[in-house]
Amino acid sequence: MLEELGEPYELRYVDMMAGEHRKDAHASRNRMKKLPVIEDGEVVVSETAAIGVYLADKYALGRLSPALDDADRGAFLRWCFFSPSVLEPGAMAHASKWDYKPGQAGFGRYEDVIETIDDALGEGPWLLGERFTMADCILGGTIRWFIQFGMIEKTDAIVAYAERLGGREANQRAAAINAKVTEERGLPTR
Ligand SMILES: N[C@@H](CCC(=O)N[C@@H](CS)C(=O)NCC(=O)O)C(=O)O
Repeated sequence: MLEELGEPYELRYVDMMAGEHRKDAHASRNRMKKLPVIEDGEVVVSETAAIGVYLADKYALGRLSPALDDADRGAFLRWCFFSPSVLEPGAMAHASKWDYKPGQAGFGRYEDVIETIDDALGEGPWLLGERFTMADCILGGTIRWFIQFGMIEKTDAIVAYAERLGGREANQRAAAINAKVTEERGLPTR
């Protein structure tokens, strides 16, 4: 997200292997003790989708997020929130074989979730067609993560989308930063 944004930023490393995210310094920013969290001056934002929309609206309105009166705004928001409210719980329910009634869960049937994403990516190259937005960082990031862990169907459209995302210059810069930190700190690669 931050590499796509192009604004200066500083990364702070939180050593999850050592349980640092459960200590007060981080827990006071997010009681769920989850990462990521951003600090922008006095503003603290947790929840990946919220971070993405916050950054895009504040620093790249009209580029990474459609303006408030832009007809693409609805689809943009829909895809930003599809990730935490539909794909993530739906894939978790499916992978963990949760016993649930689709009519009682906000994400419905897993098969419908996958078909919805697959259909949306049919035209491509991005969720909003030719227009790359922060929604691709948010939902696309989850898709790439889930592919790594075998938590999503590898349809042709989903795999091709993940590859397109991985090929973006910003993504490659971020991957290089991650690789450097991983090496410097002797972290496991998976
Ligand atoms: N709802 C959060 C979830 C983020 C999340 O799952 N973070 C994981 C790492 S990818 C985490 O912080 N795990 C630490 C733990 O639960 O101990 C978001 O959307 O950002």
